[in-house]
Amino acid sequence: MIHASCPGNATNGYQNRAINLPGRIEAEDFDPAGYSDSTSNNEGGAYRTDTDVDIKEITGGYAIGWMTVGEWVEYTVYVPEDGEFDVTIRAGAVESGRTLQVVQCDKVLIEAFNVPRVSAWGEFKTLSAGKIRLTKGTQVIRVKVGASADVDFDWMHIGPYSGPIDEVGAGGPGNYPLGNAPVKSSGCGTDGRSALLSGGQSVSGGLPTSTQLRIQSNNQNREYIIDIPANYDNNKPYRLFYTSHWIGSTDNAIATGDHDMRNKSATNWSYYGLRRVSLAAGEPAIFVAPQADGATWQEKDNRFLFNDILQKVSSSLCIDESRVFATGFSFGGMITYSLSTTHQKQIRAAVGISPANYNIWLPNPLPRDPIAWMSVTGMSDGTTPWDGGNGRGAKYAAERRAQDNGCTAATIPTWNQSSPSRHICYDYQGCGENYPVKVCTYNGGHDPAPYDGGSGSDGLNSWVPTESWKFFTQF
Ligand SMILES: [Ca+2]
Ligand SMILES: [Ca+2]
Ligand SMILES: [Ca+2]
Repeated sequence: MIHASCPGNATNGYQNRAINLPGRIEAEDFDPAGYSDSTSNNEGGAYRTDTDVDIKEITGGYAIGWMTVGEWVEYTVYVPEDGEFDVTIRAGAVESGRTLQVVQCDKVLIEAFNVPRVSAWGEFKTLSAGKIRLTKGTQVIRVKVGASADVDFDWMHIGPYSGPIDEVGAGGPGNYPLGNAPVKSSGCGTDGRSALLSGGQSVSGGLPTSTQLRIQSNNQNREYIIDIPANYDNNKPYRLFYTSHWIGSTDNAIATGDHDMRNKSATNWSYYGLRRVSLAAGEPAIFVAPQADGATWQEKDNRFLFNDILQKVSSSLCIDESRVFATGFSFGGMITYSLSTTHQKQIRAAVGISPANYNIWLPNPLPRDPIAWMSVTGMSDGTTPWDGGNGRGAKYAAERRAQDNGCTAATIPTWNQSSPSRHICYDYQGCGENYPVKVCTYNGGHDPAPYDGGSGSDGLNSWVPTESWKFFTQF
């Protein structure tokens, strides 16, 4: 029985009324005609007899039990004002991998999240499932079981919740918990790779896995290079790295690792060395190197290029939408910083190598949404100095990130002659666990791949790819 209309009607609610939000919704108080159950009759026999939904008696009340694949229940609620609401759910499953989803008239409000695992039926845990946006009025909220049975469901609280929380669920864009389950893109399970790559060019001096492509973005014909693992599996959600080039350079330079340095090669330093490190870790990833329209990334249109490439790649390939990362050197670090101020919901973490917070398009005022941020700067860098004064420089970008990420204010320790190594890194304390800020400084100038053995850059021995990889893979 599916309601034909949304928003809802209070008379469809349990006992002919809508449940007022914010507040707790008992699972067993579903709408009399708002459910889908796979068996006739109430198998538990408790609380309500005029329904097929299976209800059991538990300590202190009732819960829906025997919730099997695809079953759902609906609740007619009254939302007093438009707004964002926390959703807290008390549920339990004896087996792992059981999921629930929160839906409103076929619009997904919370993607499938894992139901807390319990040691026996009748036990429950409280899960912070995420946030939803609701509009004022009488609405219908549906809770739906995912691809595996069984789940027991006690209640759902919509609005501020002050009781104890046992687990954090899948979160949502901009607020995924550490170690969240991958969020598969729409390209997963499709053969979109061949369509994506058709008409592409191989990369001169680059790797056989890299392809140069064109894309229409903001009425411009733009270029980028994509690198897809040789053994690409369209059911595996890969990390995606968006790697931007420095001034006067090209996507080819990123894909071939072409910068003045020791141990220079595509194998060693393509995609800022992250490709080599990802393969060494046994965790191949997908890399994108966009091409600027001209020598630099100053135009604000470049944020649309990011959107368009991300849309194209995520609908063609299998990526983990909760693990999209950005990095770049110099002007590439500056566009990375720019993107980090506008794409907190798309980019999980960003690493600026010799970045700056000026000579680049930034929204004004800067949004204050948190995002994980790491930066790398040589203390004798005269091109993008650590502290250029007047709020200009990587130092100020890091301080701003620390503020937005809830970190404890600190004077950032930087490399100096008495430092134990040619580089040091500082992790801000007290940041939200999803929003760390890390600052690495070193004895050197304006280098994309500094290493501890000497001055300049080294494509194989630089500590930047390994520190960046560590930073990106903590999520
Ligand atoms: Ca039943
Ligand atoms: Ca059932
Ligand atoms: Ca209950």
